[in-house]
Amino acid sequence: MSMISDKVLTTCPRDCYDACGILVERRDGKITRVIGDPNHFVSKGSLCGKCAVAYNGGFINASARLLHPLKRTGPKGAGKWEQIGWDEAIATIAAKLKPQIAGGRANKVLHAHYTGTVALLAGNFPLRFFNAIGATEIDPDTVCNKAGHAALQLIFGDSLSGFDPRTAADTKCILVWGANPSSSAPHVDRHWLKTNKATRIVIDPIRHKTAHEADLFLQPRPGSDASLAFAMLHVIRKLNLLDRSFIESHAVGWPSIEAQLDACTPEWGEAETGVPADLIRQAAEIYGKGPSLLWLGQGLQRQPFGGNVFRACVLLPVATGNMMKPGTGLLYMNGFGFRGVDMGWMTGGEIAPGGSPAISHMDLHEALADPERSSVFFTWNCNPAASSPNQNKLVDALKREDLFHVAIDIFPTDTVDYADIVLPAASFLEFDDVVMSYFDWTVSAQTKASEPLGSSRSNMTIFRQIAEACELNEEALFEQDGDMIEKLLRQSGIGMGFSELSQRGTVFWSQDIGTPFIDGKFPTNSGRIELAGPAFVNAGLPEAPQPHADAVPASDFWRVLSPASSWLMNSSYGSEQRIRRQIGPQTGFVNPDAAKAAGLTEGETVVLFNVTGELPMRVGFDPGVPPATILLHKGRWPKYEMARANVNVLNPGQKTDLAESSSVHGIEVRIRRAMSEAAE
Ligand SMILES: Nc1nc2c(c(=O)[nH]1)N[C@H]1C(S)=C(S)[C@@H](COP(=O)(O)OP(=O)(O)OC[C@H]3O[C@@H](n4cnc5c(=O)[nH]c(N)nc54)[C@H](O)[C@@H]3O)O[C@H]1N2
Ligand SMILES: Nc1nc2c(c(=O)[nH]1)N[C@H]1C(S)=C(S)[C@@H](COP(=O)(O)OP(=O)(O)OC[C@H]3O[C@@H](n4cnc5c(=O)[nH]c(N)nc54)[C@H](O)[C@@H]3O)O[C@H]1N2
Ligand code: SF4
Ligand SMILES: [Mo]
Repeated sequence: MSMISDKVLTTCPRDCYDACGILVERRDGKITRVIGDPNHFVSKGSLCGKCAVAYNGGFINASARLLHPLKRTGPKGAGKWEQIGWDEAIATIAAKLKPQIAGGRANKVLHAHYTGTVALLAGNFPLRFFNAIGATEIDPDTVCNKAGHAALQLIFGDSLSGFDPRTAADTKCILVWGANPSSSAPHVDRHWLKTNKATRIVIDPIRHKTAHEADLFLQPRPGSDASLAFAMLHVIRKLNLLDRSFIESHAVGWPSIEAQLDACTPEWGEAETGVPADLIRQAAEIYGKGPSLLWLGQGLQRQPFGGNVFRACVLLPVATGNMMKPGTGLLYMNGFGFRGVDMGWMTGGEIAPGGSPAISHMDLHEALADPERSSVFFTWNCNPAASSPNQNKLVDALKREDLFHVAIDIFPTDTVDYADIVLPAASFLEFDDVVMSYFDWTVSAQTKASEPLGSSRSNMTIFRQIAEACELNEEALFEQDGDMIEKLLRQSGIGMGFSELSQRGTVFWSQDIGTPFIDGKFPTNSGRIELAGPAFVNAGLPEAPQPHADAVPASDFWRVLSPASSWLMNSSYGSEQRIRRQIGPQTGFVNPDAAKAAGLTEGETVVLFNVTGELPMRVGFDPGVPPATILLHKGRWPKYEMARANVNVLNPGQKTDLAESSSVHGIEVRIRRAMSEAAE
């Protein structure tokens, strides 16, 4: 019997800076192996460890996947299901939706979604449906990076036009501030950052691998970065490294910042942040001389004053003129808009005149607990039962019998467990789509390599069917994938259609290296960079950024940082056996000296607690963690933990100073001996 072996090029659509090129090997149309594309400039033949496991494991293994629609038969959360057909599932959903839609705008239909896939269609097409019915969106960025976006939006009028990484050939300094590429962008770390001849500076409370390998590492206390930025500016001014002509031509509000600088000496900075004054001087001088690149991490702004932190950090490139020329600039995330994609069209914004209502993830548990505010709940591309704050209250709300919950996922997550109807989603290996990296200025094909497992369907197919069953008739709700893909490739101007792109895998959006804001035009009210002014006051912030540092935790209190784990992708892959073995029991890493001073021993189990919840954890030692801090990675599946909870059980959902966003790296807890309660 002859066997046909072939290969398909595709792209990883996880929420990851890397957007790796992938090679799928098949035999007789069946996937045999998923590896990194050897010819791809990012992946260079290797996937990260977690994706190598997951894409060769659960993603292609029917027993790990949701295969058919399910209807709940037991109490919510019990995981008791009856398999049903798609027709019945869609009809049941439509029957619940129709009365809501008939009543006008269906704003008691809530939906949460995020970046389970960042592919353009699977990540955005369903929004057309929710916009069409006027559903309430759980504002996706509020669980991740909204404070940073909102700050950059106020300052530059645009948060999505970061430097083109290819400009690094012309830089002398790369400052990575509050990001951990060794976990969250492993190929960028290895092939872009580490190989660059520029001086690499890392600023992070944790000495992670990227920090360890940097030329200069500054270790501020969490939430003290605005003070650090001001102390660096003090040095920059003293060394005459301010670019006054850049500031005068392009920025407004500088005087109210300069007026604060006298007091912000490096010694003051050391007292505020814990970073030695000399290191502040060194970092300021290297960065100030430039040309320098600034990478602002998403972890950096997940702090109670995250908006202020971003405003302060951004002063560096503006005050030193490290913008608008080769080898300079800053990057938070690179968006799709400048690559030509009409996001209004993609998301159906125009179908929702006046916009659809939105609420913050910080308020999700309250909105779901209240029958006046919510009667139907959709979750797609996200797993709030693992990843949103106030886990206990959220789970209680998800148990509400009169809340009709539809969960759409590839895997049986915690969120899925609380649903009334579960719809199995096809994985990225099973349909065509387009991916645009949020780091590199590229456009990539996600090419179908296999039929969907079981009867799973893509998000696009699912929402076309729901729209039809709800008897909606806007054309945009029924647009076919192939048409949308060709249209958005035309919009991008790359000069090729999907069949050519899928042969090539990834192409650069432009051959020339881009320089954001090169024309000196900023889409702000003043047309210039706004460092201070009334727009900030309107957004609830002080007129100018402040040299603020959060108070050090009171004695007995610890700050919990729960950033990305190398072995999990948010909560994705939390069910993979091999990954669960790899990460072991829930472990919080503490500084060995601080631990000993607190009487903690390595390997013992303690309980973290605060007013929001409590969580058992094993004590691990890591000298890279500063005192009064616990490093407890995000993304474990609550249902596999003895306490049926992960770190978000401790997360009170405090909103950042700007944009009602997550300040998850600002959690404080106390520690109690695991046995003490029982002994009392
Ligand atoms: N403590 C703590 N909590 C955090 C954070 C933190 O730093 N600390 N970080 C926050 C951040 S940054 C984020 S982005 C959130 C994200 O947190 P999660 O919502 O957990 O995000 P993901 O794991 O990326 O994806 C969620 C789900 O999308 C599913 N999915 C993937 N592809 C598809 C598809 O094509 N269709 C459908 N229907 N589903 C699909 C996956 O199987 C997965 O279950 O977590 C936040 N939570
Ligand atoms: N392996 C893996 N990769 C991922 C993800 C994942 O879960 N796993 N998640 C993806 C997603 S959704 C996102 S949003 C990105 C996030 O990726 P990053 O932007 O790297 O963000 P985080 O992992 O939350 O945190 C990065 C760093 O911020 C630091 N930090 C916390 N508080 C402060 C502070 O006050 N000051 C400073 N200077 N630093 C601080 C943390 O110590 C951590 O080292 O990663 C993406 N990539
Ligand atoms: S998650 Fe990131 S590092 Fe891993 S394969 Fe996907 S793009 Fe590459
Ligand atoms: Mo995120």
